[in-house]
Amino acid sequence: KNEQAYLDLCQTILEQGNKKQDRTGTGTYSVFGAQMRFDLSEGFPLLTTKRVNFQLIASELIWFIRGDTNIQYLLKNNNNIWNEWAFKRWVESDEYQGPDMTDFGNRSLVDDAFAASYREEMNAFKQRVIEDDQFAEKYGDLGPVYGKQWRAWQTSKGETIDQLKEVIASIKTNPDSRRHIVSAWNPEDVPSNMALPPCHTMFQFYVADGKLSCQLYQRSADVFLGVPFNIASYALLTQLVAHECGLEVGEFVHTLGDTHIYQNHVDQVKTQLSRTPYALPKIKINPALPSIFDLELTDIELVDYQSHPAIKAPIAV
Ligand code: UFP
Repeated sequence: KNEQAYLDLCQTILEQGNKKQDRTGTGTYSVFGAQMRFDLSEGFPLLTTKRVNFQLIASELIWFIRGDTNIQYLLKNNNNIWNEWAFKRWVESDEYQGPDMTDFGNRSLVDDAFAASYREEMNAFKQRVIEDDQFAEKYGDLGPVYGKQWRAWQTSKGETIDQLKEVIASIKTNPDSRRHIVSAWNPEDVPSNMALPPCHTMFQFYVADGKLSCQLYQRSADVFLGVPFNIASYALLTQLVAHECGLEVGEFVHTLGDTHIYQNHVDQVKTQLSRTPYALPKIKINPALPSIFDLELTDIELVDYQSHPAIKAPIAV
């Protein structure tokens, strides 16, 4: 039942989407303004109609919660989802002496010899970020991405605001407040300092009946590859904040702006729509966890996850 909102959204886009060009040159079917609701008390909304890698979602979220913006933590946890952004800075720096890596994303798709050289440079870069803290400090850092905006938003007075800590405090002391908001969209940092302007622009919490709900506004949504991760990530955040505040879980409301399926994902989406969902898994959080800010990967456990196989698709860069 729970996953149906996602499958219905896919169906709607295929049937009614505007054929639209996009920044990546791939082309999409797109609708503007969509909303899915997931009742978290019914189960954890990790899609079952295709395999979704929960470890990547959990380690990335912990990285955000820590306020970390350096890929070293991710790499140490086998998470490669932010590598390209750091790698780009490295190969464009004066210190980099290897082969030319200009436009590595697109070139590695069409040129096998280049792809091999890219893999080699990327592996060397990753190894160095893991082993050499000084190098990591310089080239592993992504700048003002989510962790920075959530935990250390820079003010004009030269101070920082810990939005996540403040919102948790306000949920605890003033649950009925209509101001439980964390914003990642910092106009001063967009677009000059940022490789990818935040997709998850802001989220808001809501308390009623002893249950915590969360709504995310996502400005741009790759429904096949990005959104399954995004749903699980914010559902997990909601569970963690509820745990921290001694509340039960309510709903995750996912509100989307430009909601698109890339033209080269259509066959994969149809395959997924032909599958029958399983029951949703559950999340267990270590009951002895003192605070969300001490969270480690081992404090979170995904249980009873049964899914159909993964479905491969090219990512638009
Ligand atoms: N995208 C997501 N979810 C994410 C993320 C990116 O769907 O968490 F980081 C997709 C949306 C879009 C592309 O297809 O990445 C970003 O491109 P643009 O900045 O042009 O919207």
